[in-house]
Amino acid sequence: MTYSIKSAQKIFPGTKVADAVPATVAMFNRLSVDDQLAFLWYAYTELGRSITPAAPGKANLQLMEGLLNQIKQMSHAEQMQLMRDLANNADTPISRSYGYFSVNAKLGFWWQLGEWMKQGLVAPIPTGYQMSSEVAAVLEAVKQLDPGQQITVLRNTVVDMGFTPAVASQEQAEVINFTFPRTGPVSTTQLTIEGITEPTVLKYIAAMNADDVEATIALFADNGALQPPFQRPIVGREAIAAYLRDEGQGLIVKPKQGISEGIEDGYTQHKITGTVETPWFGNVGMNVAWRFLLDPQGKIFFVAIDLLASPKELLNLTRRENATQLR
Ligand code: 45D
Repeated sequence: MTYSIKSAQKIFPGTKVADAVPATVAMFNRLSVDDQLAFLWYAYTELGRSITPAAPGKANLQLMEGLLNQIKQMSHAEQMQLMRDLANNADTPISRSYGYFSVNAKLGFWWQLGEWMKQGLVAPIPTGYQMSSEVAAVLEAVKQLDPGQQITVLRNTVVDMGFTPAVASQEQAEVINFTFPRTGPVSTTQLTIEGITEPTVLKYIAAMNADDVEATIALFADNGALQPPFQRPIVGREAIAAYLRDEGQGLIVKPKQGISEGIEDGYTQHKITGTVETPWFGNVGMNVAWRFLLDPQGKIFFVAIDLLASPKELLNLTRRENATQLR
């Protein structure tokens, strides 16, 4: 048999992903715009007591200095409108600029506004704001999640804001990319993952930890695909490289254990579990699985990165046979 991306997505079917994340984001999306902003403020400040994002670095914020200063000089009413427009995906000049930001630039933009809200330089939540029962319900749902899932909810709500025109126009396309310089040296000790000897998998992890995008994409087959958590697969080396330059940077990847097995026609499948840390929240280990399908040449035909439902899932390295029996 030959594999398609569709069939590859089904490898290791027993893997339980954090469905509570999209469910909570869907609850968020049903809130009114003012409730969305209030929710984010409460979630960010309340969760912030245990998980605080790192400052994105002056050099990165300088890339959007013009825009940020413009916002700082606005009246509180104008700032409030601007935040509503972003949350509403309204078509305004600032909403359009934001739409072209990289994911990390979007997060950095809000990080700065959040700091300024704390200092009173940007409109805070209006005094006398009464939290609606809907906001309270979404906050309660977020509190039930583990920290890795909580920061993913925050991230996914921010990423969906702003306005992206269906057809990109040249003049607007000022893409702002963030860089996260590594704070420590890259470990040179031989990487070991319990249960895994496949060189492609070991090279993939080493390349990710070195921010070596060229080395990472060289491991993929021509039409290989990478599927990030809760997203559709990204297909082809060029698209994967662009994605990794934006969102794969500065990650600390800590695989712990895995399982490998041959399937048909020389293809092999490998499931590895462990944790990933984002430079935004160095103290939060997100529980993830990588599900690899390698072609007979040992190239990556497909890899899915899943955010796991619970830490228990780290030990779920069920083989195909067992998974079939369980269904
Ligand atoms: O509206 O192997 C205010 C891949 C109020 C690559 C606010 C990967 C008003 C391949 C508070 C100001 C990348 C897939 C807003 C691996 C308001 C690979 C501000 C996985 C919005 C392993 C809110 C990587 C703010 C993973 C400031 C899983 C919110 C990476 C800030 C995951 C939120 C990274 C931040 C995650 C969230 C990062 C900074 C989940 C960052 C989350």
